[in-house]
Amino acid sequence: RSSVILGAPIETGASQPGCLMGPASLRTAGLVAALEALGWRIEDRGDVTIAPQRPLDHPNPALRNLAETRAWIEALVPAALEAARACDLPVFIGGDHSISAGTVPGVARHAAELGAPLFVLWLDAHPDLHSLHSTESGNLHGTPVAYFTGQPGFEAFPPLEVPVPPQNMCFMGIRSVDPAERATIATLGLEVHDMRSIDEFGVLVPLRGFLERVAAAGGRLHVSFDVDFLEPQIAPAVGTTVPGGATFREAHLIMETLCDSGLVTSLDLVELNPFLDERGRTAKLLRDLTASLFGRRVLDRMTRSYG
Ligand code: DIR
Ligand code: MN
Ligand code: MN
Ligand code: MN
Repeated sequence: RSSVILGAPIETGASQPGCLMGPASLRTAGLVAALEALGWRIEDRGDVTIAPQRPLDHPNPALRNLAETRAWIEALVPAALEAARACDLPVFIGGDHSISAGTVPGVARHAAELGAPLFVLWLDAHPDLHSLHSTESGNLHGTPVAYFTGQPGFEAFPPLEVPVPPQNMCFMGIRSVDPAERATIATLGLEVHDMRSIDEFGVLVPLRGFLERVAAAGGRLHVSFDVDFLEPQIAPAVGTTVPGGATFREAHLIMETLCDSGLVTSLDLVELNPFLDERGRTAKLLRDLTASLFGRRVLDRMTRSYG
């Protein structure tokens, strides 16, 4: 099996600087070697870049770095499409979560070429469902899901060729939702497993239900992993920590279960801010979680399912 690694050192969508160093930090943690050790053929294509931008005006005065985000989307959609064509499972390393406004539409175009529906698993403390008009922070990392599912309010972003149907989304780990996002979740009837539901049912019940949906549809599956999905005590290197996140064991169980499903066709690793880290601790955790998704196991057997 083969993977293309592509860095997207974006920090213009986040509240504080530092995500620019995310791709370098994950490479320093040995991501490529960890995946090669599992028998994967890895091609590291380095980092995507954009030219300096002139500011763009927008009716929402809170918006920050609109021109840069627009340019990143224009650069990332074709790069993600090419990466998806070239391998079994591309890994896109952010960069803040605004990279997904480019990576997801890119892999959605590839899925459309193959005639398969694209599903997206969003592992995050936040649903990132703002439009360019509803965001109050103005941080564009809070908008990618609304954009790539084709919601209104994105006239200033590049036109979307292949939207992801809202019913193909699954959110897990959610615990910080703004009022406008809450309304969108209700209107669209999105599948959201918040931390309360994870406390009640664990991660496996909702995950298996979603994976069954993907498999039944013959779908492809993009996983978007925001560092703030994790409990901040084990993953401090993110600008928007929210207490009460996924544990080490829940996160590895999710990644191993995704691996067992054989359904995952692309991955984002986003919001890693090494400037906030303790000696690369969060980068190493992300490396190991990715290795679990790529097949690393304690023992050479699949977990038995009971019942
Ligand atoms: C918040 C935070 N909803 C905002 N979003 C974050 O600024 O729109 N997303 N941190 O990952
Ligand atoms: Mn996010
Ligand atoms: Mn988040
Ligand atoms: Mn974020």
